Amino acid sequence: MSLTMRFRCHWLLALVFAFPLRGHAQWRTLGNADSLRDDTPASITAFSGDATLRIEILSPTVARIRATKGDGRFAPLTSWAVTGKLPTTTVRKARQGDTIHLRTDGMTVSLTLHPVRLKFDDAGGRTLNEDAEKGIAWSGRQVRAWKVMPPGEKYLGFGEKAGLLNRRETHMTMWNTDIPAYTADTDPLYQTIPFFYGITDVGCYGIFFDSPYRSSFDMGKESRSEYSFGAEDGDLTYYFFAGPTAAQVLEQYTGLVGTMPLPPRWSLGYQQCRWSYTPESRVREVAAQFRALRIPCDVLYLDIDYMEGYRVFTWNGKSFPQPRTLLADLSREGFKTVVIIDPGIKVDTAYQAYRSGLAGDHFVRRKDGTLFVGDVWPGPCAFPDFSSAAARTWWGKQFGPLIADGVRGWWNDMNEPSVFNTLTKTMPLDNRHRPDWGPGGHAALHNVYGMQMTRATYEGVRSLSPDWRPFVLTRASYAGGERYAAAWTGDNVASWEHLKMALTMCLNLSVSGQPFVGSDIGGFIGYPSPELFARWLQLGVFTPLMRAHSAINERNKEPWEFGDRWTAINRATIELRYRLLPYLYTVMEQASRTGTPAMRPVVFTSPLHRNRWTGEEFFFGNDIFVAPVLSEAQTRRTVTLPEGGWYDFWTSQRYPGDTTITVDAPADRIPFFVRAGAALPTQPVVQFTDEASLDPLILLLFPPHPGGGGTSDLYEDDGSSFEYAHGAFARRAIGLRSTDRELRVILSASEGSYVPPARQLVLRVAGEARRPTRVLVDGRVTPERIMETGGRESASWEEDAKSGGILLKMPDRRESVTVIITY
Ligand code: MIG
Repeated sequence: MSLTMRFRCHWLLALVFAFPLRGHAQWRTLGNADSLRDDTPASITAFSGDATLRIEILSPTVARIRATKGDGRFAPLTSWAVTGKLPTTTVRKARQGDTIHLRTDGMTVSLTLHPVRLKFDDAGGRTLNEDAEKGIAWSGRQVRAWKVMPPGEKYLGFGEKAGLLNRRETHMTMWNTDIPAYTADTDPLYQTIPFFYGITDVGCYGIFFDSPYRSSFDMGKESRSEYSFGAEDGDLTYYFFAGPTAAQVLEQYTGLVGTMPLPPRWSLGYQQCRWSYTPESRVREVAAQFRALRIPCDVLYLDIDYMEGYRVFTWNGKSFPQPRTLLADLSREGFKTVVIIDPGIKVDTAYQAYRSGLAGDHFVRRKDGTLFVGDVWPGPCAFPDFSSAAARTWWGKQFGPLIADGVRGWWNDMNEPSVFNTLTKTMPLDNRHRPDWGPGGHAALHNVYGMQMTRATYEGVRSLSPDWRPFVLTRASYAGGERYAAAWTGDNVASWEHLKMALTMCLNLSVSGQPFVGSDIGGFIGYPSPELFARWLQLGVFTPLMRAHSAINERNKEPWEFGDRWTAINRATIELRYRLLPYLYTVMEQASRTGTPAMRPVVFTSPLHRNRWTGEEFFFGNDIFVAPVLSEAQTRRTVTLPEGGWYDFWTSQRYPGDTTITVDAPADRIPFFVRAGAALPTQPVVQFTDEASLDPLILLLFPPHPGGGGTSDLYEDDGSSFEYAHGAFARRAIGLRSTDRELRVILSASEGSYVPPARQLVLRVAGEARRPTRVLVDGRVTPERIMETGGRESASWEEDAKSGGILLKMPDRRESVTVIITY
């Protein structure tokens, strides 16, 4: 086809299929290389007609690929996600006929010149990924990359996606959307994380397609042998991660986009929300009920009705006449208060936020330069331009008065952004922003709007109260958004299907770099049966964000609303969460330091189980494996345990790894298993995280196979400040070794300068019916007390801390200590 004809075709097609049938567009594929340029020792650029492709090796296992069309020059490289600087690396370049190889110690990227195509091999020379025949292509402003899709390859990640864990044979769109009562097939949802893993029988790689435009991934829905990803506009920029394990891919990805900052410990307590607790007397009533019923709780939320006519940063004078007193009283009772913050600023010249935003020119404008106004809860609203640094600073300053009133957390909602009175339910794509760089149409900023709102919130709050770790919760976000906020999965429904979806979505988000996730426990829309609520709450113990919520117009759904039997069950479930808090905090610290999330699918973690794509069982940290009940009237649970040995937490029954078993799962019990060789740090039940010191620290010991060993961690710090970043933390390794007659517990000296409060230490040995004949601490017979020890059916963990185990003085943090328990 001649060029003119091609253009004519193009023009015709564009005319006929202008909008809805974009998929049928004509694609112009990257052709032969006309010339090459060696930009730096670690990069190379190929020119082909008016298209340009650049390969940059960023680290031994990370490469950046960019492609552009037009004048052959790339737009300045910008990213809302990428912040990290990777270690530079030595690259060996070699030409072999038509192909140029860029080799590191971790991978080889090969560029074929006729036509321009890419291939990625691992260090052993096995192909991880290669371009399909179509390679990279353009159609109008759209750009897309096609890849070979080998038969057994499966795909994991993509952020907030419902449905199955394996995304092969699906088509997904990235476009942040407010979509209440979504279903398993609804796509897109609220968040955009264009990052995924390709997992084959031999290895794993990752791709991060860093485009803020509307984008899509077709993982073999259109073709049996190729998959593709592309965007509506912009240069094509993607990062390739060579793994070779999924955990390494995630580490490489989070090395680029950053990890979650360590959350305040209180945000890992139980959180209670509803639309809305109002007026003030109702808030007090709910708080009092928690304490009266001895159901632990750390956080109460105020939804949109606390405001004056939905004006953010204000209080409704009628229903909340004395917020400062209210919040101080709640705080005395151990509650933190979190308020909802929507982006829409009511158009009202008497309203300070509107006046100052307008005066500073901080709002998004229409294409013609006039103020964009769209309806949300307050009626007509202006929208802060969170892509502009000046607007973010202005926004951040608005939090001063609420912080002074005692508000401790910020729930960012409606930030897709959701607009009620437009056909698209968001703002026009040609609205004008003023980003810190580049062109500013809403099309290029839509998917990062929510993330930039959380950034403005996080940074503003942090600078106003520098001694506290901010807690921000968001509905919309983009890759890297975990740097600013936790995320929940939006407006779900009280159904068993949604309980399953909550787990898949949390797992997908977790492996996509966002570890601080949870769903609305009990379902937002609709009313759960007592059993559904109880099972959802149990799953919530093992989601980092444990928050119950409810839509307006639903009957009350607090944990005590389902009858006495269920109140007791729900109380015990929340108590379990508080017992596990030292472990959970340790796991979240690991996530913030390394990117490895708390919730991990089997396929992510377990090399033996590359084919176990279950979204119904998961690891929670290194040492716990959870098999939640997700179906109605189920009282037994069949579970396939990963490799290693495992103990049923409830019965202390030990099982070999890699086996399928069935265990009891009565209504009050979520089946979960602890790794043989693990020491699980736990604490007595408290009513809120700061209620008392963690006295005693209770180490639940799960002996390894005789002759074997294992190591666990305990991480502690003050739980609320940034002092840990200056070394004020305490990390200890706890090693276990066992023989038939003996269990050794080796506590390492503590790393870091934090001095935990003085306390005692209780050691409890799972599955051990014998009473120790001797306990030696560093060779001396010194246990203060050997209490009736465990081994009984479930009871030992269930009872008070003082009811069983070996009670010791907590060893000095500077010393490494060995305890030998002999039977
Ligand atoms: O248009 O603030 O997802 O959690 O309770 C609905 C009211 C607005 C949507 C959030 C939901 C919240 C609700 N909000």
